[in-house]
Amino acid sequence: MQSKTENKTLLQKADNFSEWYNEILKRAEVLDVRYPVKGVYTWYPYGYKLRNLTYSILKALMDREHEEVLFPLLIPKDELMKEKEHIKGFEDEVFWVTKGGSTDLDIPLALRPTSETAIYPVFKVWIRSHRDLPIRIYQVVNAFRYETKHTRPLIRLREITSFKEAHTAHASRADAEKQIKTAIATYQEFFDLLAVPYIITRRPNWDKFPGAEYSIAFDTLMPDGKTMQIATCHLLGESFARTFDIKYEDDDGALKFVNQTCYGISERCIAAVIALHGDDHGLVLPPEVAPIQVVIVPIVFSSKGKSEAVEKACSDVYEGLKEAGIRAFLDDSEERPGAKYYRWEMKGVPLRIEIGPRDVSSNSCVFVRRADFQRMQVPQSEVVPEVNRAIKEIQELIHKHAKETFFANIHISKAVVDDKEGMEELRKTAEHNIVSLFLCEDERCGADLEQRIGVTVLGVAINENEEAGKCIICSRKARRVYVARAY
Ligand code: P5A
Ligand code: ZN
Repeated sequence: MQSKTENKTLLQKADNFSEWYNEILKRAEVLDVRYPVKGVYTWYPYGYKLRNLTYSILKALMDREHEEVLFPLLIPKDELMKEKEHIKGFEDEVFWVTKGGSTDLDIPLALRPTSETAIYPVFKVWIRSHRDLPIRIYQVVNAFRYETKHTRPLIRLREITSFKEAHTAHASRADAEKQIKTAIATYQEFFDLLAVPYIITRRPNWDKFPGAEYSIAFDTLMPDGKTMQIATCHLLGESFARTFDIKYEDDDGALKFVNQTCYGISERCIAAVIALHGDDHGLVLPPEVAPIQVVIVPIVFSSKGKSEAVEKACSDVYEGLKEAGIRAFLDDSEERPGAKYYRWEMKGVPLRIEIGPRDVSSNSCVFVRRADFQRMQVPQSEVVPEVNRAIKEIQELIHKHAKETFFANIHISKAVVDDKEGMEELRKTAEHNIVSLFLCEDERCGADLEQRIGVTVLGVAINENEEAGKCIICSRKARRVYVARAY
């Protein structure tokens, strides 16, 4: 699926991230952005393979203690409107289906923006006694949000194509809180496998999920210095249970409301993989999710014609890798080796194996790592173990590199509001970094800070030592929060 006019100039990530990002989606054939509906895009086959590998990891993690389900896309208006806080948060983002053919529907139907109001009326009939609890389910579906902020492929979509949402119900609040902890740990495992670094914070009260008691969010840092929320876990408590009347009979016969949680991840996780690891040559995929982990390129010079010995060596190596369960591809097309390098570098294949006439005579081959272009000579007899080793090393290398960049961009600020210079310095730092500072829980202080230096308050970090200080705005008692410009 090569485009007709291939522009072979390098991409420039550092200069203009946004342009780099759009260009790489096209050139690496991840997502086609030409669909004529705003915020709605088409997966290319290669992009969809990347998506499916990523989601098979996520699903395997979820399958450890959840069951997969599939709920309807359409939600009746009266159900969607029931939970007052929830609908307040979502009403401006809902797409409505109001007609069947030319007939007005009695009850308008919403396209799910998320599925609480589709799932919880069913929980009401599924849950009878404490023996039915806990319930832990998840689904991977499309969801629709009429986003009014600037839409971006994989990042801010009107049709989220890969919305993984989990919903749980428990007998007690303690159980629900325990579930939140497990969900966080599972998401940590997931993003570690994607080599995507993150901070985990408790969102301020004014920014929690509509209807939740509190929300915990994962944020990563994009190359343009803005953070992107890549996952959230919400403690819902009894609020939805009261609205949807979800009760269970306790072992002493008393009827009690269940305690709930929900948590979700979208294809933003793939946007993060692309944005954080890619470079001026294209994608750099972690081997865990790379559709092709190893590409084999025969080095044949047209002047000398085809070499049977090279062809045989390549196909032997290819068969060996395939047999070992490695996702390998033998590029025996007619193109020049240089053109092949370009294509597979663009597509982020973690490891290239080159075999030419000279390698054949020495029974060896050359490994080239995509992440740092390091070259290495390997005996053909050792290819399988050496590939396995290289894959592991590349995965670690990519992760290490991403973490170094991430943590180098977290700054601590000691500025206070009356110190003009300090505030100006803070404003500048926050343009491209995550900044840690003291802020109290008063929404007005948050709004004041957001307005002064153009940042979003991400929240108090969980799993970090609590440190008390004075609010940067009002000097009252405060906790450390992270702030940044956010997507
Ligand atoms: C949790 C799952 C929820 O919807 N209900 C079920 C809860 N939470 S959320 O924070 O609103 O969304 C979960 C994650 O989805 C991503 N996301 C998006 N991705 C792409 N385009 C969008 N328009 C979009 N909106 C949300 C975010 O990563 C968010 O954390
Ligand atoms: Zn304050």
